Amino acid sequence: MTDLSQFHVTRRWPAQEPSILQLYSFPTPNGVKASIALEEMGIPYEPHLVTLSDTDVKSPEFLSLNPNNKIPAIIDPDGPDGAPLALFESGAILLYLAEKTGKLIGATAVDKARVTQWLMFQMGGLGPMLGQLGFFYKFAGAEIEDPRPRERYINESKRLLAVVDKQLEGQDWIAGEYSIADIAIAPWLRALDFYGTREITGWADHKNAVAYLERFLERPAVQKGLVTPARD
Ligand SMILES: N[C@@H](CCC(=O)N[C@@H](CS)C(=O)NCC(=O)O)C(=O)O
Repeated sequence: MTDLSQFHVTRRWPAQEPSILQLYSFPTPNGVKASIALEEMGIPYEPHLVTLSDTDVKSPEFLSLNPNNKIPAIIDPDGPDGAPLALFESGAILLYLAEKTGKLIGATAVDKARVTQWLMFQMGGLGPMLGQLGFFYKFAGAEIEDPRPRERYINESKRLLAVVDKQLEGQDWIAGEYSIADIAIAPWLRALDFYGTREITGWADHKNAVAYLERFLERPAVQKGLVTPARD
């Protein structure tokens, strides 16, 4: 019987099935990367809903898993060398799961390097920029009168969308074959709708990206991952 009691987080979010991978998440663009990957790779897992409220993400139990107070995070009871492994940062989780299963990372060293490249493009560019645009357009930052932050993020978002659109010319997926890079990128493109920033970024003009997102959303594993963990 696997014992995860060494992980403080399990006191607040108890593991019903400690022998399978434990997911601590909320269905945001970063959170769904983990659930979609788990679904796509066919890894059994137990989802735990950790909301973005300070009472959850900043609780001592969750901070013991991720000192950076952000979802998603996982505990794999069957980590390297058979020891449990706790992990946070969606990009690190995607790479870990892909390496562990040998799925969605590419077959050759060149494929893997390209998948990693586009994953990092999302982690360091597309996600943070679209997220900040959402903040300055829809959330608290929308009240700031100085137009410069909003303009900065609108322009950067437009530029990055053009990069994605160009890369998708003549191919279905960002790095050639479907991969963890798509699982990282597509949920952020979908989030433009939630943030109300489609029009301001000229989303509809990016025909390849629009078709790409539709293609992504048709996948059954994506549809399941997008609503996992289920919200109360
Ligand atoms: N770089 C992190 C970002 C994760 C992130 O920003 N998570 C947000 C939800 S999308 C969060 O947990 N926010 C809660 C908070 O900041 O208090 C990753 O990719 O895992």
